[in-house]
Amino acid sequence: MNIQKSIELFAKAQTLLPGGVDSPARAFRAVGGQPLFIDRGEGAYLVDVDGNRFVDYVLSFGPLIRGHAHPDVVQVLADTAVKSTSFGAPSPLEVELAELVMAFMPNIEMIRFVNSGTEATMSALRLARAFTGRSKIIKFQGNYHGHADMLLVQAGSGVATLGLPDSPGVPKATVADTLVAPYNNLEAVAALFAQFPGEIAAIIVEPVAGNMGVVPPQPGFLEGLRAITTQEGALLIFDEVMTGFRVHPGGAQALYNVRPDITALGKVVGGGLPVGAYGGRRDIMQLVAPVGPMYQAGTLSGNPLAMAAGIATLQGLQVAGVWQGVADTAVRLTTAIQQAAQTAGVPVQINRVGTMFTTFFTDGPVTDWESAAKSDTAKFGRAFQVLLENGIYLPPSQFEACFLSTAHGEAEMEWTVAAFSGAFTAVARTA
Ligand code: KE4
Repeated sequence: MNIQKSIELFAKAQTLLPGGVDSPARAFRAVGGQPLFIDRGEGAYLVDVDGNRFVDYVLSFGPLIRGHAHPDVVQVLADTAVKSTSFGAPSPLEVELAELVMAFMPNIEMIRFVNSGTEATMSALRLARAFTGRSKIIKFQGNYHGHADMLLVQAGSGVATLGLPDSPGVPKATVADTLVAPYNNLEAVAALFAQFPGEIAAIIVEPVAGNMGVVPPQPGFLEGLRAITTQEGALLIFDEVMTGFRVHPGGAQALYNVRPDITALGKVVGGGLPVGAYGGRRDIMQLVAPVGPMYQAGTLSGNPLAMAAGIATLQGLQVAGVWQGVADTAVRLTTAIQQAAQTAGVPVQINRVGTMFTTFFTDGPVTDWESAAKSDTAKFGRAFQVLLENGIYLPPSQFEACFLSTAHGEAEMEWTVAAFSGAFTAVARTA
């Protein structure tokens, strides 16, 4: 595959941007080779600057559930941009997207839009601390909630991919109140509440983990978190930045019927433009400035372009059968990938929830970070490169999720399964 222009661009980018990228998750450090520079996206496809075409399972790490450059989204952006890109004042579009989100997630009674998932989770935790008057928080090993200082503790995604210890630059005092438990381990959570009675403001959890690869909650896990936070006077925060509109149109809270006190959103809610949000119980959200004293602000929060893209994206999911169609494709695709792996004699564990999945190169179940970390990342890297050579673009890490869109159809699936067969054969040969 000719990637000459990407090579030239990467050489220059590395002199300008740390690692030549604006987010470490894109760096290909865990899979070898170098990042490809992308010229455009078209539906289910990415086309790089050398003209190579790929079926895309990154989809901007989740946002593009209607595929790249969906005509509805492109048109509404054009119609909105001519009326300016940002006002620094409220607009009807914020009201419209707020109502749309609440139609999907009625547990959200009031919402604040911000500009990223990081902002959403950071603000949600400040709000939980303000509401409870407590300081400690519980997160889970392998969960990634963005790069706010207090959350960069045993995180997933790029932190796990790069095998980084908790990031330098985060003062010990900042993470002194961040407690960590193994995912899917209610006993560990109970032990923390017993150790710190009356001190824990909230649990923040990826209700389906996506940042150690896809790891579903074990039966009773989320219900257990709901029970213990209610019993202990702490808040339950669902970080649905990735799972929102992805594991179910109403997110994990609908799929598992567990009501969080606060929900953090991102990715799909902005349709590929920078949007995050946090929302939930009205009595809690009333604490947020200017109504209440908890301060949080943002120059571009709720800007019309981002709101318009989010509205167009969610409206597309409101059409009967659309979301289920993507989920059905995910079932058929992962079943076929599993069969291809068995045929090649390569043990894999595929975890899928709704429209997102991960193919773990391991022979045991993956239920937490410890079991995810047993995956053979060298095999993943080998498979990644063979897939790329054959026109399939996965997230460049074993510890990320693959995403599907409404644009992924039969042709893309057949192409993908054929490429996976080749990748598994190559892995088997080098095993
Ligand atoms: P952003 O600040 O990247 O918009 O969102 C942070 C975030 C919060 N919560 C969850 C559950 C997330 O998955 C994320 C971001 N996800 C990663 C991919 N695993 C973003 C990709 C990247 O860092 O470039």
